[in-house]
Amino acid sequence: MHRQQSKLAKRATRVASAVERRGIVATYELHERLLGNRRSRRRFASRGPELDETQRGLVEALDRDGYVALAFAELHSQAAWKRLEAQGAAFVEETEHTIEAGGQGKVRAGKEFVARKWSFEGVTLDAGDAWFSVCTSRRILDVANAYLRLWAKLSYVDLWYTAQQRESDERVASQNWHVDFDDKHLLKAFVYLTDVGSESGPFEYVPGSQAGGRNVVRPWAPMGYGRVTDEEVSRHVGREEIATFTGPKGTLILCNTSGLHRGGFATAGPRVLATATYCSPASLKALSNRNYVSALETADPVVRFAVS
Ligand SMILES: O=C(O)CCC(=O)C(=O)O
Repeated sequence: MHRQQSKLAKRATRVASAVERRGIVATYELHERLLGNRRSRRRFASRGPELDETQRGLVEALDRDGYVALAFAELHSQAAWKRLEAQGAAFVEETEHTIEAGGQGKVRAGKEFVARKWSFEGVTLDAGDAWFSVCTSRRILDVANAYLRLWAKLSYVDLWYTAQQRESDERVASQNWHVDFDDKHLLKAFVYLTDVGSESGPFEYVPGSQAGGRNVVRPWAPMGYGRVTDEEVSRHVGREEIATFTGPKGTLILCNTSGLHRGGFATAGPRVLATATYCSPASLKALSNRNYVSALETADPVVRFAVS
């Protein structure tokens, strides 16, 4: 009897998850085609950004390859870099202190190799925060909006400390090839706050594999699939085609992670970076949670839209 009930319960859970999944996908599609994204595209069409040459170059590269990498100081001021660097150093000190005391810091289940500054605790951020003020600056937001062809939402802002691992460890979670299935209109920013060599867990990407790109391995679908095996990746692309982002501290990577990517298998030492996610309104309605509350005081409608 008990066995039968638990079989029934399992079946009910499976059915409930399938129904819930269909509901989430339907909400995404509705907002992508009719509601949130349509309004957001209209706003972009009537009040699109005026880009300078650097920003235009970034959008062109993103359109072509799904990624672009440059020095942070090519897009932002030296003063902004100094503030971010100092924020990174304080985060490293705090995290290493926690680890030395036997703790892990703010980690997420299944991804314990990354200690986060804020994770999903709903921190309140304002212009006094170095990384948040970069993420909400028109310099980067205009690039995100121009690439996504809509007014984007800033959904995630954080600093990551990727802990050193043994070479003999298995790759887990985002250290394996995967695509982000929460939106196809995605732009992630990563700024290295430590030098990243080939053994420090560099971010890697298959150029053109973003939704709608020239090198799609499997068509993108909301909640469609995550991990893709090494075998499947190597059937589609040669090792030499993969972009591996080694680089000095201060390297900024912009990337549409609806394409194939992986990173963070750091065997030579910890890797530290600042990261942000720009997505479409559809994603935030259906599939993503914002990890902060904005206390930014601004009259700029583009920025207000991004943080609300
Ligand atoms: O840690 C990395 O380099 C990979 C990050 C990643 O997969 C993601 O942000 O979606």
